[in-house]
Amino acid sequence: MSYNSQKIEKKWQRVWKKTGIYQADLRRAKKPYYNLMMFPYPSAEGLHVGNVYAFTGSDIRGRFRRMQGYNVFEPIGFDAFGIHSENFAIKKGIHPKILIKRNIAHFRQQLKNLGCIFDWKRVVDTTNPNYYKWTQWLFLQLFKAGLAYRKKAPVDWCPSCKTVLADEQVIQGKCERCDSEVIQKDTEQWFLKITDYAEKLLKNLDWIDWSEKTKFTQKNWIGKSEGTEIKFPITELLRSKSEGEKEGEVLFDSDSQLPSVIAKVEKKESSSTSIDVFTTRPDTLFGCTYLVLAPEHPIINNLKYQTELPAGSEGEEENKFSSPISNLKFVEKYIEDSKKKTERERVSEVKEKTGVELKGIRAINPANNREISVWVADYVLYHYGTGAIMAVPAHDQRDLDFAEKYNLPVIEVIRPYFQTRAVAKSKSASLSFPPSSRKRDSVAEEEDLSSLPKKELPKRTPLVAFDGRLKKAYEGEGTLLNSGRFDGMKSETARDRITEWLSKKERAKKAVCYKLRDWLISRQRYWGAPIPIIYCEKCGIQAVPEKDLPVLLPFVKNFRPKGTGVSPLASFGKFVNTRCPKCKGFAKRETDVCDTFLDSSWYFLRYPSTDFDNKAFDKYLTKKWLPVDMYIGGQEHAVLHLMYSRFVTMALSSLKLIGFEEPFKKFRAHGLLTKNGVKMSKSKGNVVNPDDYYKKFGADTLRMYLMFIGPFSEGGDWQDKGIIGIKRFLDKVWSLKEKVKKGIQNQNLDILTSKTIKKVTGDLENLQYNTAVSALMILVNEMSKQSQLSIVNCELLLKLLAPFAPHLAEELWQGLKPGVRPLREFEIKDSIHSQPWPKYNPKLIKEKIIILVIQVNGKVRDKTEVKPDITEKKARELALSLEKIKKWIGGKKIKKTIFVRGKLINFVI
Ligand code: ANZ
Ligand code: ZN
Repeated sequence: MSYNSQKIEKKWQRVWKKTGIYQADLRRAKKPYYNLMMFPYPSAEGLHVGNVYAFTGSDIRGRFRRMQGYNVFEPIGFDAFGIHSENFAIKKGIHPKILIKRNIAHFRQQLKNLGCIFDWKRVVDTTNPNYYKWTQWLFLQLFKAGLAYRKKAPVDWCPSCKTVLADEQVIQGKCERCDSEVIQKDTEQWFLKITDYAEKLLKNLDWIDWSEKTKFTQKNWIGKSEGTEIKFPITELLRSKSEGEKEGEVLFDSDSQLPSVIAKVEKKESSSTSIDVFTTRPDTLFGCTYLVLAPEHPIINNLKYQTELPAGSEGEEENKFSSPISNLKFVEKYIEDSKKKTERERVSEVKEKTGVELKGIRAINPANNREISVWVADYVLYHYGTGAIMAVPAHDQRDLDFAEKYNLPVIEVIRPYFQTRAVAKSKSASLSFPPSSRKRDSVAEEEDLSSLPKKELPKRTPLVAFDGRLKKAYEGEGTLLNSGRFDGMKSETARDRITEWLSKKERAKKAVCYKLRDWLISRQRYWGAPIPIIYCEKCGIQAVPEKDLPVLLPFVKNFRPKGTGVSPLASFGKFVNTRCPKCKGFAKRETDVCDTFLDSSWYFLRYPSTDFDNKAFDKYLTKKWLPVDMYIGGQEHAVLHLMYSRFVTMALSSLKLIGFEEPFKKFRAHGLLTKNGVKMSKSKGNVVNPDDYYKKFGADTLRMYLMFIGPFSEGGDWQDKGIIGIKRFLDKVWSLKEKVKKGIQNQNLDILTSKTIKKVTGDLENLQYNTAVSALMILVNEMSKQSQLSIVNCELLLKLLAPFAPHLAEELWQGLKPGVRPLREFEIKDSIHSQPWPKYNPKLIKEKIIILVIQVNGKVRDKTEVKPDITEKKARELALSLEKIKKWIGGKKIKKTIFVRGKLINFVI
């Protein structure tokens, strides 16, 4: 028998709304439970079935906790600023202010249809000035604490969105929003100092209860590396002079054939110039045969300085600067070219490495005092470590590829342990290098460079030339060779020893590096909260006074990004021109807007405090409701929103504005939905629109089907056949009401009912919704086989069903009550959703257990409780995991195992 889902669902949504059943009493709640789901951005296409999936999973959690007696607060809102909304507005030619209003209205309706326990009185819309006022306030708190700063830096620029992007918004070299290849651009931008919290962000992962995969992703993103920073002095400045090069002499660079001027080299103190590298393998230092700088490395510019121009050459660009780098033009061309590459291209394993030597300067390897060449190559990244590396081609594949290409020397300094013995036996044996090409260096290990007169640098034997036979770098551990006094030492030990040795000479220090970079938050776009900063020629960068917030986003008709590198707001004089808050003189506003991820980095703090206009969040309510008890959302936000929220919470905690440093006690990532095995996407035209299914089957069926599709943490595949199956199942539940009789007892169902309660309760606790639905199906099948059903049994079923199919459960529940009150007198306490969660009878489902005796060589050494039907394999695994048994076996080989089912297991050793 089919039921009318449309009628029932509309009816109960109306009744629930009227009674305000799902509005939490935030002040008086005794057992607060903050149940949060990631708020959607209201796209024009409407609610995505992926949203519905996440929201249903979260809502079931909220309803479950509610029936367990918690005061559940389950808010919803709209993350409505940002490039995505704006790009859509551009495409449709509708102003985002108008478009977003429309979209939010549509979303509200769709969300209401889903029947969640949302608290509609406390909705957050990030584009509402009473919200973004506080986003701006947050920015100012960070700014005043020194956690927001402006810097010129090479940043990722999306040529299609015409704005800069945060590191996290570049996915494999492409813009997260529009998929265009990202390029590098040098611009002034606002950053938030998330790196100040790198260690805490990492440390706290040890104890927060989050999905393992999310924690793993964050850990990798933070990317902590412990290693050594080593100083390589630069020498060539002096030597070039000593070699008699005259000031102003024009040299021809062999690579570029461009003349460059060498002048006044003595102006720079060569002794004060050195290059720091970061390495995790200081044990390989003796094998370092050249240095490589990232193209953005500042030393190239620092070595460049203004010369007094000879008369008549004024305005000629190439003569303005001079540098000890004799092929500067060529180098600068390389640097320019590398800017056009994406970071992905730069670090790609397969792409051929490119670079140029900095002719005219050299560095000294502090381990053996050898002069080595210095290169610029884009496989070294500016943002990591010190932006410079010591290249050890024998033990780093990237370096070897590079050395091979440019014919640079290779010195083996680590010999794998398994080969070491062979070497000891026959000294001449050399496995990775042809013996003929190997010469030991004379290592001047005790020499202290700084005490040596610069001109008398010891003459070096030429480095071993690579003859093309070493194809693969050995990157593992082993014994040191060609490393002076460290020869024969294990590489693991040598890392510390070499660091200590150089530390004494102040040539090295231990260092920790993080891959995490500061968060770039300025966007040269229109659709965002303006960054509340004023530039005054006299007073410099000024914060907008808090009393002047919000800095309203004006209605700018032409909101399209111009691609000029500035926001469209910049051409809106009324917005730009203002007064300096300090000197009251004429000043200009910052015209960049905040990244949307700043809006969403704190929205969970706002929900309980939406009633307040005079503060971002209320102290009392924040203390009472936060941190969030359960947060459910997508894994794709692992290094974006989830990282930013943690950072903002930590910063607010340091500023004593809140009393906790982690925003979400529990976080669970849900899986992804596919359709017939392929990812849903608009371009494939296979996106499921929930509206069609609300109409055809009802929200309850949709909810339940989505939860049945697969494990919630893994997602699953949408198939129309499947949803029909669930509709039939709910029809079957509907039909049960015909069988309910007063005074009936179904003792034969009691055991199964109790088992089902236990199963569903456990599954709901662990978000294993699909198996909970299966258990309900089994119970319903049994119930429909009965000719008559007791009220008690039906009540229990409906309570278990309530979180999944809230409308149907409510309707049937009301039908079970004899003499139900008319709807207009309906009270909150009458609702099935106000009933306590059912308890099972443990006596009915007690599983039998027996004692398994465990023997070693026939002597009883331990006992353990097991199920009577335990298999030999399981019993063996279990017994061998027990500490006592491990001790008795003591790692010896088990010769034989004797297993007597239900009694004992004996190991013969
Ligand atoms: C010498 C060396 C020898 C290295 C060797 C490795 C193997 P993780 O573990 O990721 O921290 N490196 C340092 N800074 C870099 C940069 N800005 N761009 C590209 N590569 C950089 O990696 C640390 C290692 O990555 C460092 O240790 C350095 O190469 C390289 F046999 O130094 B190593
Ligand atoms: Zn001023």
